[in-house]
This record gives sequence, structure tokens and C-alpha cells, in this order.
Amino acid sequence: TRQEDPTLRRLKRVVTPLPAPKMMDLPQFQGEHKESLYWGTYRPHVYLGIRARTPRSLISGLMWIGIKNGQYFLRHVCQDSDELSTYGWRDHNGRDYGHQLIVDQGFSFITSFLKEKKEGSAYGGDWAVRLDLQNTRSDLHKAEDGTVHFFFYVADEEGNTLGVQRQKFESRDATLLAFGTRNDIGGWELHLDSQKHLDTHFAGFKTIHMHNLTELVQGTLAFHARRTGQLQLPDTIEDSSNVIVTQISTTLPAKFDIAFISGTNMKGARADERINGLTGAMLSTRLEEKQKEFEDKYIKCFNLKDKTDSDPMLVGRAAIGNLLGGVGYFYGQSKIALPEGFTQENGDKFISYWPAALFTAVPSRSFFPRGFLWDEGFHQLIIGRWDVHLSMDIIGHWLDLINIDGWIPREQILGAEALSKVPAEFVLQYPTNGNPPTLFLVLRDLLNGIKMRKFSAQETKEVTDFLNRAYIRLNTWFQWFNSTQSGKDGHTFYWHGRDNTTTKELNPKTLTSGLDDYPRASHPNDEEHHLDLRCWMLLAADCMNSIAELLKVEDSVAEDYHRMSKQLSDFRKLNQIHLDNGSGAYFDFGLHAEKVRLRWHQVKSQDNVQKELVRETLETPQLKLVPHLGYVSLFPFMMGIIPPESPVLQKQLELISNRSTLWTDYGVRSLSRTSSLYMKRNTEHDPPYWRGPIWINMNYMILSALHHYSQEDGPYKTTAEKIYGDLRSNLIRNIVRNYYETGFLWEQYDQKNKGKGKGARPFTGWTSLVLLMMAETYPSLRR
Ligand code: 6A9
Repeated sequence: TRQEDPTLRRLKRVVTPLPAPKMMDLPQFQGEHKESLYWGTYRPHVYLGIRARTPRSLISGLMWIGIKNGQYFLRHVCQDSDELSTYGWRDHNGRDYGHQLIVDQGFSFITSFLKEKKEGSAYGGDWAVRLDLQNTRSDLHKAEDGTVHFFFYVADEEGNTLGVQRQKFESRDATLLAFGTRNDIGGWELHLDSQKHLDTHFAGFKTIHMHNLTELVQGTLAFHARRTGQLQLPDTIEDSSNVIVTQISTTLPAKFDIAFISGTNMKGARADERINGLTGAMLSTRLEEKQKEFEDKYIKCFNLKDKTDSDPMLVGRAAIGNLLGGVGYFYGQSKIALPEGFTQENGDKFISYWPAALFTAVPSRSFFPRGFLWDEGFHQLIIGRWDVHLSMDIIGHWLDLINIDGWIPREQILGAEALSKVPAEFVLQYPTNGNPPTLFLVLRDLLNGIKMRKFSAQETKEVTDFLNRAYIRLNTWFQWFNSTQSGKDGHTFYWHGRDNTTTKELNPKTLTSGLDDYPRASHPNDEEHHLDLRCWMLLAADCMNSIAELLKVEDSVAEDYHRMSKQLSDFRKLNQIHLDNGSGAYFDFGLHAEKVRLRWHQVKSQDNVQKELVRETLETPQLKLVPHLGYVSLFPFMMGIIPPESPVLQKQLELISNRSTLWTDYGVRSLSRTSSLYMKRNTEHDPPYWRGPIWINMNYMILSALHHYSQEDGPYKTTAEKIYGDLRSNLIRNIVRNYYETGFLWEQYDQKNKGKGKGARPFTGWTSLVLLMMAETYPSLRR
């Protein structure tokens, strides 16, 4: 690799942070705010895991042994294959309190989390975990003697040596399990307290591979069991152990508390007092208070009094609980793909992004326990209403990931633990790939919050400061889209990077749009115009224009935003490019052939013959509107661009409410039944994803627009109102029913098959928007 190589220079830019003041350096994110968010359940990929918001933290977590068909399995990382009946936070305030229900085969338990700062605590305070175990079946664990085994570990990512001392002090009931010292919090201790006798054992390990803890404990248990016949940790520790695992074995029912206290090496540490406060009766009282507080805030915040009956209420609560309980802190470096044909001297095909922290919600704790850019905008619509400071902290982290070119990697795989959950082919991020700028939906909410005086004076100041600092970052982000995703004609856009050489895909995917296999022009080229991107650009331009107004920016860039938001919302122009007068629907434009199909072909490679699915195009592709009716068609409607009095609006309402196109009893389909690619596989291995099933983020946007048009005067007001009511109750009913039947919220819902949940579960990312549907809270549409 030579210095002067222009490709190399471009690459260096890709991994260069935007040289602007960091969001997270804002005063509002320092001091008490930062300390109050130090410890938390920030390891969403494990059933219960606690860490601090620091790159190399003391981490802790829970494992237990589950039995299936007479075989033992160690539960730790959230895995679909564990087949738990349910798990997830029922309550969680995103800060210092949570209540999770876990139901395994034959028994269930509650994990409660509580954090507090008391006199004597070090930075970030102390915390406690309570485990409350119940029998759910009488034949439980008959294979054995009815004993259940739990494992609670602490591990120091900095590698500091930990001590283990199973000693009961005279002055207190709790047992000291482990202790250590760190720079951030000084001395710390972990204590166990229970009314009932618990059988405890331990093991200590020295390792830096935190993503292998399951294997470590499993291996040790198996090894020891072979030698002694006992399912027990060996009560030994390796030299300089930085991981201590405590095994807690008991019969059901049982209840025990684990208390973590910091600053124990300081004068006036009041350790006994703090342990007592975080265990037993005192902990019970605190948890009850916190639960009440959560309930009250939940009802008030989402306006739920008299809104819905009790079943949906509980589901809404589980939705926000798990969304907040699923917020994670990640630290590491994204891997950025090198251009075709390039490799580093060491053979790597990637270059590393700068080491960065991300505080973010996650779409799914088992399948996708990491940050996704466009998912996050939807998550923040909910979190922003719950706790605006928490939300700004999360958005701030995301905006600090922007590089000098204005790009933000779409999927954030930071650190070894996150990496261990991702198949190799999905790891690399491409600096040419975008993803919808949904964060503008939230920013617009913040702006409106200021305009409508929803915030206190202090909050107004903080939100304004936040937007002020964000402005340059958002501006660069916007310019990235505006320059790299623009189309041939003025003010047109398309998602760049679709594969126009593939012969295997029925319709080349558009992962960047977030709608993956949603059908677009069959033959990608630079003459495409993507309707959804055009609408996202309008949202972004409009929002930038409003921020510029609020901040009183009056330069030429601000004028550009003003002009651009006018141009992109120009109804006539939109219709010229995207409206199909025949059907009254909006479509993408591009080089397209409807007559395509996948056929088996024989391919000879050297000495063997293989069969392969290959695409055949049976007509000459032409530049035209791409007649696939579905979510993309509804974007102008979702964004409120269509004037309320226009017959075009009537047409959209017809398409939405028509059963032979988009309407089902469970929500609006992603793709119309009339589309030639409806429910078609894209390749041999790619089943239909955005080609029929019901997705909740888009349904929420559709519902928002229906709500909007049911408020605006016009000839279609009552029609909009009727459809709004029907769609809202269909969505809520189906999501709630599925939750009660399966124990989970799902990634998608089947448009047939009784609206059954499909894909990843639990999916408490944007499916949690069901709560805002119950609350009838929608993002303000422009206009
Ligand atoms: C696969 C496989 C254990 C796909 O919710 C996250 C994203 C959305 O942003 C996108 O719009 N999901 C949607 O079409 C999931 C993407 C998962 C990609 C990585 C790894 C792991 O299997």
C-alpha cells in the first residue's frame, strides 16, 4: 500500500471522525447525568447482565441450568434455541429499576434490578439483583432431586485480580461472594443474602475472552462432574483470576438477593448499612416503591387512563419495559470493507473504524442485540416520550459516530461479544451504504416539543443546546445523502449500491433502504428514482430547515434547506415523477421488466456440474414506473405530502383499505397481493421478507398519516377516520393476541395464517410502537 494512492486516501477519510465538538462532551451529559447512568442492565444479549458505561467495565451476569429431554443446558446468552416460554423486562425505567420475568421449562423466576447511591457509595452507586424462583410444574426436575442451579458471575474486563471469600460476618446476614478494586469505583464487594439455606460453590478464572464465559463455566462443570459425579463448581480459583463465578443451588421456591457495593475501601464506607438496605425486607420495600412509581409514570406518560382495557395495557408495559431494559452499552470498532480487490498487508479485507462507544436500544435481544441506525429512530419515538434526557444521550452517541464524509455505519457491531453474535458475511460495513435517516423523526418531535412548550425551561435549554451542537453533524449527514444518493435529474434520489451484475436474485436487494427485498426496478442503474428516499430527504430537509429557524441560522445553507423542503414537497412535481395515473398509486421509477423468473440452470465448473437458480428476463426492460404496490407506494401519504382535498388522497385510502391489495385483519401488508413479486423468494436461500408480511414500523407511519388526515378538514376526513380506527384496533388486537399466545412481540406478523408472529422474537424494537398506537401518540407530520 502506497501513501499517494487515492483509494487509500479515501479510506483514511472513511475512518476519520468528523472534526466537530462531540455531542457527548456537552455539559448536559456530564456530572450527575453521566453518573446516574453509570451502572445498568446494559448487556441486552444476556438474560441478565449488568455493566457500567465505560469501555472496560466490571461486568456481571446470570446463568442457570435448564433441562430439556433429560439433557442439561446452560442458559446465559439470549438464544432462540433455548426455547424459553417467555423472557423480557415487564418493567424497566431505563435507569435504576427493572423487573423481568423468565419462564423456563418447569420453573419461572423474576429478576429484579435496583440501583441507588447512598452515603459511602463510590461513583455510580450500588446495585442489587433479586431472584425470585417459583415452581410452575410439580414434576419438575424429577430426573434429579429437584435442585436448581444458578450461577452469578463478576468479571473485570480490565483484568484486575478478584478475590473470593465465602465468609459470613457476625454482624450481618449476607455472605461475601467476591471483591476487588478498580480505578473507577475503588474497592467493591458482592454479597449474597437469603432467608433459606443455599448451597454455594465457586470457581475463579483468568481470561480476557468475555464472550466465552458460557463455554468456560460449562467446561468446568462437565470436567468436575466427570471426576466427582457432582454438578458443582470446584471451589478453586486460578492465579490472578479476574472472573469469579458463584454457583447457587437450591430447591424451589426460593428467593435470594445479590448486593453490589462500591467504595468499600473508603473511610465511612458504611458497608453493613448499605448491604442491609439492598437486601431482604428493605429491598422488598424499595422494589415495591419503584414498581408503583413505574406504573404511575407509564399510565401518565402514555395517557393510558381509560384508553384501553387491561390486556393491551400489560403488553404495552412489556413493550416499553423490554425496550428500555434492552438498552445496551457497546464499545469497539466497526469493520469497514475495503474496496473490491484491496487487502491489507496482513491479509485483512477491512479497515477498522475508530474505537467508539455506543449507547443504544436494540431490535431483538436474541437475534440482533446491537444498534441499527434506522431502527433507532423508531425506538427513540418511544424512549423520547419516556425520558428525554436518556433519549438525547442515545441520539448523541449515534451522532458521534459520523465520519468526516457524513456517513454513519448502518449496523453497529462493537466489541467481541457483539461480534460473536454475527455471521461473518454480515460483519463488514460499506461506506457507500446509507440507511433511512429516521432520527429526524425524533428531532422533529423535539423541535415540536419546544414549540408547543412541552418542556420545562431547563429542558428547553438542554434540547436547544443539543440541537445547536447537533446542527453541524446533521448538516454533514444530510450532505452525505444529498451528494452520494442523488439521481440524474435534479431533486431525485435513489439508494445507491444495488447490485446490477447479479444473475441470482429475482430482484436485486436494496438493504440500504431498510426494506431489504422490497421489489424495485428489475435492472438497477443510475436513472432510478426511489420514492421512499425522496420522502426521507423531504423529512430531513424540512427538519433541518426548522432547526435552522430555531437556532436563527440565516446563511445560504439554511436557505437551501428551505428551498429544498419546498421543492421536495411540491405536489405537482412529485406526481409528475412518481404518480401512476392509471392506478392512482405512487411508484418508484427505473429500468424495469415485469416478466422475470428464477429457473434452474446447469453450471459447469471445472469437473463438476451443479444446478443453480438463475434469473431469466423475458422482456426488454424499459424506463418506467415500477408497478409494485406496497409500503414504498405509501410514503407520500405517510409523510403527509398529499393535500387533504386531493382525490389522490382518496385513492391512497382505497388502496390501503382494499383487501385484494393491502388490507388484512392484522395490519397493512408490505406488498400488495396483486404485485408480481408478492411472497416470491428472491433466491434459493432468501424467503420473502418485505414482500407481504406485516411490519409494525411502517404500519405505525400509516396510522400516523390516517390520524393526521382524520383531523384535517376535507372530503375524505371521515373515511380516514374510519380506516384509522379499524387499522388501529386490528394492529393492537393482533399484536396483543400473539403476545398472550406466544409470550413475545415479533419482528413481523403473517398477513395470512391468522396474523401469526414471524421472524425474530422477542422483537421489542419497533414492534414496541404498539404502545404509541395505544396511546394514540404520533409524530407530527410536516404541513
Ligand atoms: C443478520 C443474523 C442470529 C432487517 O432490525 C434490524 C434490521 C432492520 O434494520 C432491517 O430493516 N433487520 C430489516 O430488514 C434485521 C437485520 C439483521 C441483519 C444481520 C444476522 C443473525 O442471526
